[in-house]
Amino acid sequence: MIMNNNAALDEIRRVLLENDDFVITAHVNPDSDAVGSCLALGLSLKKLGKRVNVILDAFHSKNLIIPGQGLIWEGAAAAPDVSALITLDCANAERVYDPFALMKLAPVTICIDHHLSHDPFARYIYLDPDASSTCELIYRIVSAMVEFDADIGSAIYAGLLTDTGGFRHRCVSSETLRVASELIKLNIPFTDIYNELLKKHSPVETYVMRAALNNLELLQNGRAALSFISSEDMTDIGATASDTDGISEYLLNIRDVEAAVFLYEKSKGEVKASIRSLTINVSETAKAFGGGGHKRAAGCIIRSPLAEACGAMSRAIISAIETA
Ligand SMILES: [Mn+2]
Repeated sequence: MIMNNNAALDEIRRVLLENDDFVITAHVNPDSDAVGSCLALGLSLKKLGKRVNVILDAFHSKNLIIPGQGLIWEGAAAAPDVSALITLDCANAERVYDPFALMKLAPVTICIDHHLSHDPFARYIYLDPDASSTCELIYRIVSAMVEFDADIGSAIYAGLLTDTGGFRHRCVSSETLRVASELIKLNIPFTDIYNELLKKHSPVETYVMRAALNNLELLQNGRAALSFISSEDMTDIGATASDTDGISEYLLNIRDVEAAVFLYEKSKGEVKASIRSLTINVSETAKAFGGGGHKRAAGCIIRSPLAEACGAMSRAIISAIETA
């Protein structure tokens, strides 16, 4: 199902040139690769004289640093004109943010993606699971068609940077760094993009982190870390679920910690656990509580009081480490 050869590249470029009214969308709860790839492709098609609207689900305000926000469709009542619908960074049809049911209405559907688990749903597909990000694929497709400027370059850089965890993860190839190098020649504000997308946190996120670190426990001689936040603390701080993002990864970065759990009490009797690991398969741990995920990152909902959920989760993690 690899559709990333030269014929596929030519075909995608031909379909982009043949159509005039594009709608570009991405997965629900879009990350910076989704927002960046939509806006980079949108700005590029605009340069080719196309009409473009980008339809995006609500996203974190840090992504406002990505140029091209003016392309985002604000009309809630009606759909924009569409001859071709492009879905970016979506592994399957269920993940597509499609409030106007354009997947059914659009005469042509195009999908550009880099998920290994991609389940094909569009007529024209460009898929490369070896690419770092959808933004890297947008660069590959469009750099031969349009002259890039700093705005397009910044939007592409946003996805390259964030999907690689700051050029850290194994998905980084020499091609990823070559593309980054080309983008830096466009005088993009790469320091600001890095700080905004990977470093900055809001005051509320910082208070949530303080509360979480106050509740930190190291288990098994420091091989596991567990922390939690109560619904009372969340209310006092004025925080929402997304303000807890990144806490489990922070715990995992404590030296010698192999597995980390962060529990967040959504409401009395409903606790969300997010589990991260460097060694053990935490998708199995999550599955035992009715959840799931990946080997190194998983989650579950535990329906019990917070203290009980913490106890159950620490026993599960300890036994997973002991039997590994
Ligand atoms: Mn991506």
